[in-house]
Amino acid sequence: MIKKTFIKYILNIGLLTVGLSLSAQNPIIQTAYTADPAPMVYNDRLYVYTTHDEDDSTWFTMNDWKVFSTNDMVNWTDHGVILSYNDFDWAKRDAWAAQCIERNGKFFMYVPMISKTNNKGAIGVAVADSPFGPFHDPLGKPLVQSEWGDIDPTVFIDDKGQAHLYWGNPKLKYVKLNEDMISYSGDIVEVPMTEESFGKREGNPERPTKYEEGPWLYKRKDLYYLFWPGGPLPEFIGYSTSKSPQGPWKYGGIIMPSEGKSFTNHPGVIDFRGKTYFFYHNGALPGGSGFTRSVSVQELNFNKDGSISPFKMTSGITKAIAAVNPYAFNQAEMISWSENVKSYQNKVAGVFIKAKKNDGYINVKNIDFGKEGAKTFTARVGTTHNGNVTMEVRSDSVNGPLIATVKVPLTGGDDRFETVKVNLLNTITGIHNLYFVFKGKAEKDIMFFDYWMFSK
Ligand code: FUB
Repeated sequence: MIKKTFIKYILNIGLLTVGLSLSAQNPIIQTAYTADPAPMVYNDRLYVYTTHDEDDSTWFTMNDWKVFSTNDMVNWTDHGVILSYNDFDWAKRDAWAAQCIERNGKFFMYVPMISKTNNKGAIGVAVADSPFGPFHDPLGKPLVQSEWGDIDPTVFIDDKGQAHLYWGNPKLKYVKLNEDMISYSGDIVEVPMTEESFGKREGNPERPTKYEEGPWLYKRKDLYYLFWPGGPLPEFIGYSTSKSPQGPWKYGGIIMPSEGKSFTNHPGVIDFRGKTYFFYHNGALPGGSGFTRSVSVQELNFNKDGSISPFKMTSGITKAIAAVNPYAFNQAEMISWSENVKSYQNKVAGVFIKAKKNDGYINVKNIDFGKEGAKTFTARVGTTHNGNVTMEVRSDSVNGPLIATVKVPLTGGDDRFETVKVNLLNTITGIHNLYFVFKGKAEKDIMFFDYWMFSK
């Protein structure tokens, strides 16, 4: 009897694990290592700006920032690198946690970097006319530089139009930004690090409270929330609240305990189409660590009194809130889940993906083919391998019904693509998940893929 129950238990655990991995949506980006998520809503679309951990990093080797966006919460489009520390004449490295905000049709990206002139951290601002850039540095110098620890800016515009910029590790500071968003008024204010505001930490005089770094300012109803990674390491996420964006802050507790392979975490909270979403990072991708991190998202729920109960990292958001139109031009880098695929960018294709291994695949969720259905499929693809390189289009699962096979032409380089159109094996109607499965005998870099669409 005990044996039977034990076997049933093992089977259940097995099924649970399989179920989780099949429906996993977190981390939301699998084609690069990303961290420090900073969400922004613009024109009813959700953007997330991220930092970018270089592959195989063994330190915070970070050169640029990327942006991704979604309309449905399950498929994320990679818009590529939109800014680098090289875009600032005065900066020399460490493209760390940043945030972008829109004001009067302009996009302001607040970014920490190390300054060439004095080797210290500083926060710069870059401005663009679109969420994707191009961003430029209007000041030619840091916006703020106080002392060591000028990292992790968060920006918030309150109901009266006053913008606040908070930042700092180990100290927490803020300034009031002017309406131009590229200058500030008044002094830099150092927030008092009290037990009442940020909880008590034992045995570290330099850090008397749990606050560590990475603040995120957010407002819900009449209450301002400051979310922050707390210590000692590994970081957890804690929060504090206030009736004013300038404090005083009241410690609320730990909401996301430390978990997984990354010893840092970083909060980003945003409302989108009636729900609140909580972005964070962990080390959950293959090869993941404290220096090769990945951005994840899940819903954030509040108690009636505005407090937040602790929660764990989940496998993510599985229900799409909008459908994909297969008859529109769709980017290959719009991905719900992928394996053995990396994203790249060049002048010819913009952002595109490369299948790194045989059987690598991309999954796109919740595609509505309608009643009449699709009859042909078109893809812009290429390969450097002579021979049998194909892209299979399958529905519903990675081994699901084969809809079409694209024979990938030898184009000779990822700056050369061809558009291939094929008839579908069967008409496909209704709502389906799609899988693009990459097949080829080469050891690596099987093929590259820029965009796709179906026709009726
Ligand atoms: O990503 C580099 C640094 O690690 C960030 O600036 C911190 O918030 C931590 O996530």
